[in-house]
This record gives sequence, structure tokens and C-alpha cells, in this order.
Amino acid sequence: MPPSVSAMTLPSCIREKYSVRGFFVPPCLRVEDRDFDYVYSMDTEALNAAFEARIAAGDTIEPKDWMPDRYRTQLIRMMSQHAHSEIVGMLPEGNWITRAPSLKRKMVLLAKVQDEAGHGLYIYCGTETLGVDRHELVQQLLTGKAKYSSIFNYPTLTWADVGVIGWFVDGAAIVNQTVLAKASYGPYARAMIRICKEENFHKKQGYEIIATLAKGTPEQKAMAQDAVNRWWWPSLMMLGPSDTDSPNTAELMRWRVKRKTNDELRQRFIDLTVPQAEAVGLTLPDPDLKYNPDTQHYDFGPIDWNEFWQVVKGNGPCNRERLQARRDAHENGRWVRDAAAAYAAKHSQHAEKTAA
Ligand code: FAQ
Repeated sequence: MPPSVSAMTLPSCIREKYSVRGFFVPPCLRVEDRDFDYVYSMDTEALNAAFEARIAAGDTIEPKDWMPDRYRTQLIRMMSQHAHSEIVGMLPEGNWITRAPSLKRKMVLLAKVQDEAGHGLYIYCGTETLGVDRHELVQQLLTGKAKYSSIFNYPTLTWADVGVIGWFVDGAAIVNQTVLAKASYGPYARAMIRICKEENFHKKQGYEIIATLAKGTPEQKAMAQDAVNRWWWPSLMMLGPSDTDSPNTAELMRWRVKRKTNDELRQRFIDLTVPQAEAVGLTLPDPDLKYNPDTQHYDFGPIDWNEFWQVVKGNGPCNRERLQARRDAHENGRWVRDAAAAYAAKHSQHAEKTAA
């Protein structure tokens, strides 16, 4: 059967927009909008061409749209790693909930850590729209097969670390995720818009902790400086390997999943953060850090990529501890899952009986 909308009935601007090498390709391959048989009778080359045309036109791809397997796989990889990072990312700060220095600080920290849990669940939901099962993703994390952000494998030794995580780690996450909010995959982009709003609050509370410590006693200022010194380089690494060693960037940029490279985002984070450090009278631990009037960016010293890859491979200071904490939490939560499953089964039995 022909598609319900003929190319000839469309305005010329639409025809031009969706023409690939002179041939019109249906602008949208949403199965619910179009004839199912028609879409699936198209050969892969035509489907790919239509998909690329949509990407080039800046369209948003939605879960039921046709997409190349590789696009789907890349998104599942990136989104599931992101979801895992949010969940594992609760651990370093969670470590300080019982030791926050005041009730107010404790309430704010509790709220922040809960937000991160929400982000994780939200992104797992987004990943499920690509046809993958959440239990499978969780198993990949628990067995150590899945990656999560390197930054969460460092210890939180003092209260100042909580402040620096908000300032640096959430700060870097905002730089990265504000751009991902324009990603080509709709559910991911929309999740990022919502998440970035909360990350902004996280960053502000972290910076405020550090600003308070920096203008406190000499010991408090020294504690803040020490935390800054320990977290600066891992925070730069968190934005991913340098572009020359980033196998996924080119493809993800072409598909407009990533809109900036790892190095571009790192530079942006540095440019934003240096004046913030100056404003609270703290220094960043890089003797090469210097404003370059020609490039209008800060130059910075070499990053220890060997350390980064060691952490990614599982040999960071806290990798084993973090995974064990997740495994224990999963095991301790078994009764909740069992109870929820029993409740759902009881409900469906009841519904069947009433329907009969
Ligand atoms: N850690 O080719 P690329 C947060 C891996 S959320 C570990 O450059 P890509 C909120 C990468 O997976 C933080 N592994 O990869 C919060 C790949 O391995 P694979 C997480 C890393 O995807 C705050 C290989 O290296 N954010 O902080 C890392 O193009 C406070 C080659 O790398 C996101 O996940 C790393 N840092 O770019 C929560 C954002 N970097 O899979 C709690 C979404 C790279 O091929 C408290 N993700 N690798 O085996 C992204 O933007 C991208 O995936 C990048 C990596 C930029 C992370």
C-alpha cells in the first residue's frame, strides 16, 4: 500500500527538507502515523537515508520511530551508563548524611541525594523506551560489566568534599547535560531538561558550602582547599577522554546525540569554574592554568589519563567498595521487590475474577 500522504501533496519546503540525493523520503517513519506495511517494506538503505535526513533536519527521534540498530545500541550504552552513574553517585555524598554539620545541611543533603536517585530512575525509564529491560541493566551494573562515571570512585574524606561535589561534579554534569537536553532522542533530551533544573540547585548548595568554609576559620578554609585540590583533576576527567581517544564522539555528534565534544565541554567547565574559585579565594591545583587572551579560554596543564583509565577499569580508590554497596543494597531490597510482585499478582488475579 502507498503511504497515506503522497510526496506530491506536500509543500515544496517539506519535500526539499526531506529529500535525500534528489529522492523524497517520508519525513517521519512513525509507525502509528503511517502505513505499517509501507514502512516495513522499505529497504534498510531507504530507512537509513530517511533517518539521516530527519537527523540533518534537526528532528527529534521518538521511541516508536524507526532507528538504525547502532543508534539504539549507542543510546542504550550511554543512557544506561548515565543512569548507573546517578545511582552510584548517591554513595559518596550519602556517606555524609549522618554527619552533616547542622540540621539544615542535613535536610539539604538528603534532598539532593534523593534527587540523584530520581534522576537515575528517570533515565532508566528513558532507556527502557529503547526496548531494553531495566533488570538486565541493573544486572550489568551489579556484575561489574557496565560502566558508570569514574568520578564516583573517589572517597569523601571531609565535609568539604560534599561541597566540592556539588560545585565541581554537579557543575560539570550541568555543562554536559545542558547540551544533552538538545540531543536528538526525545526521551533523553526531555529527561535532561528536568534533571538540569535540579542539578542547578545542587551546584549552588555545594558552592555555598565551600564559600562558607572559605570565609570561616583558617582550618575550615584549609579543609575546603584540600577538597578542591583532590577533586579538581578527577572532575576534569569525568567529562570523558580527550577527543583523540574518544571512539564514540564522532558518531554521536553526527547523530546529534552529543552536540559538543568531550574537550569542548571540559574547556567550558574550566572557563566557568576558574572565576568562581577566585571569587571565594581558593586556588585550583594547576600551575599552568592561565587565561589566554588570544583564545579567550583558560589554558590548562596535562591531565593524567593513565589515572582515568585505571579508574574506568575498576582500579580506582573506591571501585570495589561502590559496587559492593550497590550489591548489598540490591540484596537488602529483595523483600521489597518480592512484596511488590506478590501485590501485583494478587491484584491481577482479583481483576481476572471480577472480569469473569
Ligand atoms: N567514567 O568515546 P567516549 C552526574 C568511557 S552524572 C567512566 O568519549 P562517550 C550527576 C565511555 O563510556 C555523571 N567511563 O564515550 C551527579 C567509553 O566506554 P564504552 C555521568 C567513561 O559516550 C552529580 C569510553 O570511556 N554523566 O554526575 C567516562 O562518547 C553528583 C570512551 O569514551 C553522564 O553519563 C567516565 N567519566 O562520552 C550524580 C552523561 N568517560 O562505553 C550524583 C552522559 C568516558 O565505549 C552526584 N554521558 N568513559 O565501553 C556522556 O555525556 C558521555 O557518555 C561521556 C563519554 C561524556 C561520559
